[in-house]
Amino acid sequence: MSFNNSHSLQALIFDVDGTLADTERDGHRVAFNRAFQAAGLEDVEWSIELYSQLLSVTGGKERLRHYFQTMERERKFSDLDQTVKELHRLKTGYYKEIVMSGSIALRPGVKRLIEEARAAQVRLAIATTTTLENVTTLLKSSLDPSALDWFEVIAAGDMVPKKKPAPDIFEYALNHLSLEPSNCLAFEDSGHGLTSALTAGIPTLITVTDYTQNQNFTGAIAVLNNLGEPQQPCRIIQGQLPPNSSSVCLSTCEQILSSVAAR
Ligand code: XBP
Ligand code: MG
Repeated sequence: MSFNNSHSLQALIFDVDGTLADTERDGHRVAFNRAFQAAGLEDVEWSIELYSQLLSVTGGKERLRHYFQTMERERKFSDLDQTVKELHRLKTGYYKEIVMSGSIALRPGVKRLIEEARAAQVRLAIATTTTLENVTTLLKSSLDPSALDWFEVIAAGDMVPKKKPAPDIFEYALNHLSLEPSNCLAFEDSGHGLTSALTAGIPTLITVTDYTQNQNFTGAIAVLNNLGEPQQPCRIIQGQLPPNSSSVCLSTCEQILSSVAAR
């Protein structure tokens, strides 16, 4: 009989883009640009700076629609929805090629923490805005060919009606795990992701990227540069970790939940 201590750590729930791997600048952005070229929109190019603004819109299809409706108003499409759908299909293909090329590495500490969780039978889930096939390709290419079996729930993209910062995707993961938010810890990289996880009631750790480092992370347990490795301690940017934590390991996560419960 499993004793369900109301404060015990039962599951880790990971965001994908920016959290498992730093995918946006050299992955998704490059894939969008290749799709524009392939679709004959040679004069459309999302620079690193422009993409930083566009990331305020979550979801690739929503981002495309926002761009053409606000920054390319003079460009007329007979059917914008169909154009967005086709561009996003092309983009997803290019993104998967980039991931399968091995050029997108997992961030420090991610594989280590996931393997610690597996060894301790702590359950694993994904809650992401990105398209499901992008997630499965990244997990198989960058984590392990059998990694899809490691995650009880892969909640992704259009599985829910509202994308982050709405809580839908984290609530979807909680429902499929049949767990209380207080028994889980979420890992995110962005303000939108933090809002989504906190609205779902899940204590959340942030590991920032170049794109998200200046965003508002009020309410996070702590904001870190990454999860750290034994030889590469993480740096605390905001908040705090349990005493003597130089990286985020499973015991760190358990202590965090206990301290949250004790508040
Ligand atoms: C990040 C997103 C996604 C990606 C692009 O997702 O907002 O839209 O930028 O992927 P998260 P798609 O941080 O929640 O993992 O084009 O497949 O949407
Ligand atoms: Mg993210």
